Amino acid sequence: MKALRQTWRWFGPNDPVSLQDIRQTGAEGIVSALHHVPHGEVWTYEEIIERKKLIESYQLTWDVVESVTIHEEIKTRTGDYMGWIEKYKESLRNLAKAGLRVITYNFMPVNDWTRTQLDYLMPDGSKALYFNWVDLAVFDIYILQRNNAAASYPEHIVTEAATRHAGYAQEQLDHLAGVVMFGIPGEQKVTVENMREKLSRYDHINADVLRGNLVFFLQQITPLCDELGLQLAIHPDDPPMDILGLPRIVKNMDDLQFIVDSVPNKSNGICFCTGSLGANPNNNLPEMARKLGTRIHFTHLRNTKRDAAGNFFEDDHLAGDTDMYAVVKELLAIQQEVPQQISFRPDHGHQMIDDLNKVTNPGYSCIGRLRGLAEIRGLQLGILRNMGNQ
Ligand code: DNO
Repeated sequence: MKALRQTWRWFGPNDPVSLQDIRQTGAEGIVSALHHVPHGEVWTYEEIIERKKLIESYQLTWDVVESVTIHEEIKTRTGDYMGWIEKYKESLRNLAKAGLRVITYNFMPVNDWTRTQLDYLMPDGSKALYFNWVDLAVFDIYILQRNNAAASYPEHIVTEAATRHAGYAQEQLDHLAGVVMFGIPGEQKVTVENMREKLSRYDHINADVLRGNLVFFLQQITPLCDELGLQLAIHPDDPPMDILGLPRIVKNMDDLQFIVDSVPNKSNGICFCTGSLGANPNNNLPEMARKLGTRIHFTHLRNTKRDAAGNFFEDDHLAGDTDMYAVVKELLAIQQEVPQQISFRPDHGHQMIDDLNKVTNPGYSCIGRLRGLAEIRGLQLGILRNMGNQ
């Protein structure tokens, strides 16, 4: 019985969690990216090899690239999008030449993952990431001041947002803006003005247009990926709903099915992120994993807990709304069908114990993820033993 590979996201040399620390977590491999390269620019072979050697000098392997970010002009199919696609291909060639195989990316317009609070207090004193619709509406209507923003929310949210906004001091509003636009550690920070400008480029882009742009992009790069033996893994939208008036097209089974069916090339696959997909109550994750099968090229294991209003916090890896046992069981069944090891990483974790007094990357402190990895490792071992009847 083959196990899933246990990996760990490392943001590079500036990550407060070092490669030496990661070895002690029991992770076998690393998920990393050249975050300092501006979005869209070529990742040179030299830089890739340097990062790879650094990882290997700690007896770890660089198993997954997350992410090679897609330039906004590719998503909107405007400006020099063909030039950006050529640069993307160049990066893919360099990654393949360096021996990398799995490439994660996402097609979220403007903002990567979005939360409204990074230190949501759990009953045990640890801190979690949180998404709240009223706070998002405060950001959208009063800070971003997006045209017609209020029309995107049910009336009661708009009313609550007005009250909450009136009670927030300027400092709290600035803090909220920083949280919503937090982005990826080590990458360029976005300001409210940048965001307004970026949003305006989507004025005429609805979900169908964006879907067409994704398919076009995949048609351009998958033949090359097939040839190079690369496996692409599109990350779902997080949260899996339309936000800030932007279309989101990677949020449920229909979306994922459309992506794999529209571009049948074998390199075209999914990053099955249980945390992102799990925030939508209509997503049945074990069933989705079974349906996607060997199209799953990489997985993020994380759990969320929703309330009746659709707000959610990130729960412990084995708690929350997603049946992690059932998901891991499906993934292990898929693993038995493919020759390459499918990597998973414990995605996010609570800020807890000593990490509460440290500066950590939100969601990516050491001890919370260490807990998640250890729990999933045990879960996997138990399932594997059971599958092998020993
Ligand atoms: C957040 C992450 C995402 C993810 C990218 C993949 O913690 O899961 O930022 O890395 O969206 O492209």
